[in-house]
Amino acid sequence: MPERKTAIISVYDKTGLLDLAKGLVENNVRILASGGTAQLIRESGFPVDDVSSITHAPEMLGGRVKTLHPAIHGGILARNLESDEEDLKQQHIDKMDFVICNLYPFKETVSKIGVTVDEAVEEIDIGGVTLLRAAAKNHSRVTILSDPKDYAAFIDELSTSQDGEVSQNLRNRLALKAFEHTAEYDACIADFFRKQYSEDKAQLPLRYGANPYQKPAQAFVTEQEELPFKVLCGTPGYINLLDALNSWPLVRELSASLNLPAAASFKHVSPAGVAVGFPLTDVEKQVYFVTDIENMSPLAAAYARARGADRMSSFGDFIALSNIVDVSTAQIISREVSDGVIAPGFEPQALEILKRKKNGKYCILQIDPNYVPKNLETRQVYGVSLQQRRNDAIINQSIFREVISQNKNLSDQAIVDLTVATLALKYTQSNSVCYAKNGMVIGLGAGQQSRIHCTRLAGDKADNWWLRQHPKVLGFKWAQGVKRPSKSNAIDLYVTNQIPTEEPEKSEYEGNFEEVPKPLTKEERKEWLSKLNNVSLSSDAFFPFADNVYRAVRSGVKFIAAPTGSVQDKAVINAADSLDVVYVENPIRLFHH
Ligand code: 93A
Repeated sequence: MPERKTAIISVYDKTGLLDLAKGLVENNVRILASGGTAQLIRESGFPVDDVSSITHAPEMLGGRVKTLHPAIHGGILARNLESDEEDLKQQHIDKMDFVICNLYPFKETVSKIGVTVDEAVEEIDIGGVTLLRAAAKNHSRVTILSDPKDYAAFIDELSTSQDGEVSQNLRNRLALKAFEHTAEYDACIADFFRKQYSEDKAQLPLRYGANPYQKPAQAFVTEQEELPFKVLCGTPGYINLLDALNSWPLVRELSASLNLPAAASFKHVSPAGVAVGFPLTDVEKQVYFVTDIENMSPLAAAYARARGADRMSSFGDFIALSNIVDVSTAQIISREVSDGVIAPGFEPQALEILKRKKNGKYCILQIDPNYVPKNLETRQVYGVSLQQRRNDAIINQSIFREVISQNKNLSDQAIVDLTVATLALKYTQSNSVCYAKNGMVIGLGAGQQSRIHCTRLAGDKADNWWLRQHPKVLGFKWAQGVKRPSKSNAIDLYVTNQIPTEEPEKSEYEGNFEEVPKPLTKEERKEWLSKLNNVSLSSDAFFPFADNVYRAVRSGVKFIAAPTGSVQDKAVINAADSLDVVYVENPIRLFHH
């Protein structure tokens, strides 16, 4: 006859309790239970002992102390060790074999509108969590049931077992469930108090998520007292933060790799432009709409380039700047349509300028430049958590060592441009291909499922960037009062050869000009595009076919960095060799999602 087993039951949710009690009694298990649980079992006619019968202490503090007692926890935590047995004997404590417990409904309570801290506090279960944790810790001997759904399977196993035990396998599974349960319970408590005590510090409420109906929404950090950024102005939205937290590490790493100020202009979590602060030529100033900015700092030059690369895509951008924002940079930002900026600091006058934007609603974030994120990052998609090591790959000139083409002549400028292009890809939605020149992105193809489509898209953008510098475009005679975005749109129609021919679009287009410019002829385009040269290109993964090389070269590409590993590697390198392209193996694949 096996020794009589003992179960302790303390449940808030009493679903299935009586069937469980019946099953335990039928299997000759002694039942101990806390106040309300014991009462229900007793009223139903099953034998049950009160917890107080072994603790010799009444429930106290209005129920705050029910099961918290060495007679209970000694009985649960004792191992089958001689020394543990001896301790129990001395204290007259019996071993517990089965623990059945579920917790006060904290989550349900705090989800009620207008709940007070006092009400929430009373729903923080202490004794129950201790029961769950103690039993789960000692699951090599003790069974922990934390979910009424598991009662039936447990009773089934118990009824069919020879020795009044359930299998270790079931105990393991139930222990894991209990650990998950207490972890989730604690996360819920921390979430509640973070919102109460750390709003705008560790927690930032957001109006909504990706779309207005995606409520509630918030940003928060755990295990640290403050978010790594401060909101100096405006109210950042969910996508603003996605942009900010992708663009900041990009400019930080770019600036560190090239020892130059860096800027990025993001839209929908991919860069529209990225650049380092090389001074601008007069033509560049005109193309990027910054001829009137005086004393342009290197940071301002970086942003002028980042914003100027693809003005259409940068409309309403989120900006990242690697250095303290000065007045000339703020002046450029102040007249562009933009959603927000993240930077490590702002000169007072620059901050004043930016705070005036969007009627005082411009989003200004100050990032802690010394912040280092956790090494493991986790997110949930469709209820499933995905976890990975953060992409901490360092992109600098040292990765461009393996020149695998015949032409080995990798210039210093090409190394700078490849660094810019490759770092841009590290923070661009994949697939991605990036063209760069003069320390700036000039064409970026993001988020295409086909690589050649990235190469074409980015190549077309690079062509447009170059065509925008055509003397005919520089000589445009604008009508009075045409705004900057309208100019950008008209230039885009012009250089992409999509000048409207039908009304009402035709008149709208022509209304931009004092003198409507003659289209570029085929020959003019060809001739101008043939002058685009020494462009660098980086790809976030290998080229599956040689067509990418052929397309890239048509937009002036001379230097390519890409991972290898395609079955077509040979054909791809042959294509590069046939066109005298310098091809560098990038050992780091850079998918980003
Ligand atoms: O307030 S408590 O944290 N203090 C305790 O010592 C304690 N022991 C069990 N709450 C405690 N419990 C919880 O009481 C259990 O987690 C369960 O949810 C509830 C069952 O109470 P009753 O048996 O009186 O209905």
